[in-house]
Amino acid sequence: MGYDTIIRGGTVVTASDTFAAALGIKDGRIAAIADTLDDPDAEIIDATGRLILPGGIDSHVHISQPSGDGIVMADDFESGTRSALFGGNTTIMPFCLQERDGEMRAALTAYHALAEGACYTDTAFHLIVANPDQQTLGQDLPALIADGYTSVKVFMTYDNLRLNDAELLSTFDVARRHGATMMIHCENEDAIRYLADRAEADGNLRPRAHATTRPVAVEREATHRAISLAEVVDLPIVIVHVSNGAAADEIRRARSRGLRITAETCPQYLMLTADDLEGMDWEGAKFVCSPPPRDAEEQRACWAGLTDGTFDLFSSDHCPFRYEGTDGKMNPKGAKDFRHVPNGIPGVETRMPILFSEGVGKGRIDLNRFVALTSTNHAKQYGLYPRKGTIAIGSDADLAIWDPEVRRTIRHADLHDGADYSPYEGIEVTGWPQTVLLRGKVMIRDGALEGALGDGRYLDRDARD
Ligand code: DUC
Ligand code: ZN
Ligand code: ZN
Repeated sequence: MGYDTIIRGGTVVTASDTFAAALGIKDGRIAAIADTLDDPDAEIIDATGRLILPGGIDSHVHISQPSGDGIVMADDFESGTRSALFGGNTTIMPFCLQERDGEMRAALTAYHALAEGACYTDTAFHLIVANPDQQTLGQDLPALIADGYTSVKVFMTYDNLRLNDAELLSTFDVARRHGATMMIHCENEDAIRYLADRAEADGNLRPRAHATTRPVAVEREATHRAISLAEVVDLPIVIVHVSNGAAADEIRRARSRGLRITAETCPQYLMLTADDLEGMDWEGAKFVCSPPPRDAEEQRACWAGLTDGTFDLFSSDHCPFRYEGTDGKMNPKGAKDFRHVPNGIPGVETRMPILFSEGVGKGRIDLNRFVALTSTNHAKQYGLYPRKGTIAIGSDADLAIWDPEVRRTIRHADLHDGADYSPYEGIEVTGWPQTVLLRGKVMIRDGALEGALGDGRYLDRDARD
């Protein structure tokens, strides 16, 4: 058989196995996995001393998402997918946001227009339902799920996005009947509002107040409520961006009762704490995200959740805003008030190197678990497996060839997103993807971009069975 490309000399890692092998790629797919392969016409990539992993799938990123008056997300599809690619990802899953008074279909048409021809990685969209009216729940959502938009996020916080319990139940019911995966942002808006009002009365408006007005209790309560409402409806759910041990305990308890709960955590809950929001002047705004980073004990609890299987997904929750200027963290009002700081931090490029270094490198998880947490489980959860998320005959040749020994200090100047800072600045990591292939095409070779804008495609998905 003729191959387009052969990768040899490396160690292949999947979610279950680690083995030396050569890979033969034909027409964008893995066509052979063997001890040795040869083809005089094939391009040969030498992976000696390298690990060959499935391309990362980051199933929780925000790109070009409407973010309120005068606030602009720092990444569009071009910069967001470029940054993702340099971090070893070949697929990302951003959110198409329906606004409170908006229509889902109009939002989706506009979002596709932004992505069309503008991606370096493959993409598939989740939907955010913020207007669960008759048109959305009765018509648009069922039709869109049937069209392959099979994952839907809802919020329990933010005045302009949150659904009340009745709305959650009716949205869950549509997901159950039509076979969509429901992703839930669990924080209790009324409790946050109460604490924010108290902070205001105390004249406490600095970024740190963002964390103190969103304590563990508001996340734990909402996690418990989301699980209970899903139990009532009989719907499997994904709890996104879990930040602490108490919420993880709610998930463990629910699972021990047989409920189908998947949970996700993110780098910020391993690497940052609420103290980072103290920052000199207004620098703490660079770390404002929801749920907020917590403390060392909760970091340990999140590591425990990654090692004991409570968390199946490790995503970046990349949600970038610039620090300088007035369309991001400083906000158009120029108000030194934590309530006007847009929530979210960049991290799509650093997600995998951080987990590789802190997790695999420090012996907390093994390589196979790393692959599961950063790629395979995302593909399985969101209907992309086995086309994506593994190295197997017939799978897309989405591959990241890692140098497991290279040492790097994270500097925003070396990253490729549209923000102007990294919350992980100065952190030292060992291991970084050097060469990345998307459907067999070399997109990054030895750290240099070779792929073209528009090489990334939109991925159609099947409805869940
Ligand atoms: N939720 C997210 O998932 N991302 C950023 C902000 C938020 O509240
Ligand atoms: Zn969220
Ligand atoms: Zn998010």
